[in-house]
Amino acid sequence: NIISVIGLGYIGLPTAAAFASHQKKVIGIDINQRAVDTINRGEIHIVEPDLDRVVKSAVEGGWLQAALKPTAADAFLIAVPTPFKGDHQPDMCYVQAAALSLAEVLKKGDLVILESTSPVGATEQMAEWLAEARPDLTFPQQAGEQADINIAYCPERVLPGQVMVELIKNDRVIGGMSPVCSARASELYNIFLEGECVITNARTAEMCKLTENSFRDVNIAFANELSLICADQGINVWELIALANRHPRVNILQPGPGVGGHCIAVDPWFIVAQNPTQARLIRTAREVNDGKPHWVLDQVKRTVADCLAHSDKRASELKVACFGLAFKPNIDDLRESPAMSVAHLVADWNAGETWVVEPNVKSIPEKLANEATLVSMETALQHADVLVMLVDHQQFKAIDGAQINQPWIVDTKGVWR
Ligand code: SAJ
Repeated sequence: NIISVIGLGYIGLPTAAAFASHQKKVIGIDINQRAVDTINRGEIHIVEPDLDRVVKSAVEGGWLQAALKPTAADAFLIAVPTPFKGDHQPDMCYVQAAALSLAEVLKKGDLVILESTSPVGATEQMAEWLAEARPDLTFPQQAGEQADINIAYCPERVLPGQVMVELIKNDRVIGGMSPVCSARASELYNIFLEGECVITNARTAEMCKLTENSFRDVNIAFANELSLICADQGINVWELIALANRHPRVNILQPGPGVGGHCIAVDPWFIVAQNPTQARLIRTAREVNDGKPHWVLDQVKRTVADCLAHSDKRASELKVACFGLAFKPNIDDLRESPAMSVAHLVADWNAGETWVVEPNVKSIPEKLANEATLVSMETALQHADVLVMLVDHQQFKAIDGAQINQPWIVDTKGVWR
């Protein structure tokens, strides 16, 4: 039996490698020639602990192979990006392209699974695209249990940085378009899954994925809103949350410069787009979290003003250092990062020099490099006038308070309280 995984990114490649490491023949499909070539050399094009080792042995063992276009297989898994368009509407163009490309090689008895985070109804829509492309086959929406092709929605829920563990250990929601579809999908994941397959229908599974990330977004928004309130009230929000969390039924998350990444800052908008009237809390949470970088800039402006009032330097002589650019601690991923947003806002506003410190990268994106300078942690600690803590990387947490001479600090992570 051949498994075809379409989209070899942060989810597809680990999933392909997990099947291959259980001696299943896997063909990975990606439109990016560089990714295909890299994988076929037994190497990886993304950063994820342990993934390099698993891919290398899967490719060397002949179990995993990458290609640009789908060929015949028995099961197809789609794990392509589902971004939103400018107006926060989900953009399903990559799922559609994947469905149409695999439709050409689909045969009776095949299983098609959508893993990409998608709006409710996306699996039914995908099944329609497949049915239109292949009128010679029957699909669950027409033929139910008797369909030639089985289709399910099975969302991923792995945490970047811990993908190889969570992929295997986490329980998995299986949303088949019919009970047979769910059974077939469960059987497939059970090849590597140690967690449980929990069966539901496709629409509930789609909503479940969106719900998980919206739950986290709303809870982080609560912490971020508290941080604004506490700043006005002269209360240390970190101490407050630690105290409140001593209550047996309270568990508040941590505030920060905003919410980033490719999931939590995106997925709640899928719910809002489909339910604009009802999804009031979810929309507001998104707005609270998206507004946080601007609030941090206001804090930086105030701190710079205080600094200037206490020194004989001019604004143009001041050096403001931003600590951290990644979207969360101890990773090198700068995409969709609120820390990057703050660094840009500070650099655009600042009359003096803007420095950035990011121990996990060797260079910064060109746009930021035009307005800010990447410096070492030591340089920033010794020579910057104002410090802005944005990401609680382990290196920053390890800084001894005695090394920090500047009283002018904006600490969005409560690391240097
Ligand atoms: N963050 C805070 N405060 C917190 C926790 C996180 O500000 O207390 C921020 C982080 O700094 C980051 C953002 O939230 O900017 C998201 O980070 P994260 O670690 O919460 O989540 P992701 O985006 O890396 O992964 C999430 C996970 N979802 C949940 O925990 C519900 C993961 O399990 C999903 O598989 C993933 O989204 C996904 O692909 O959907």
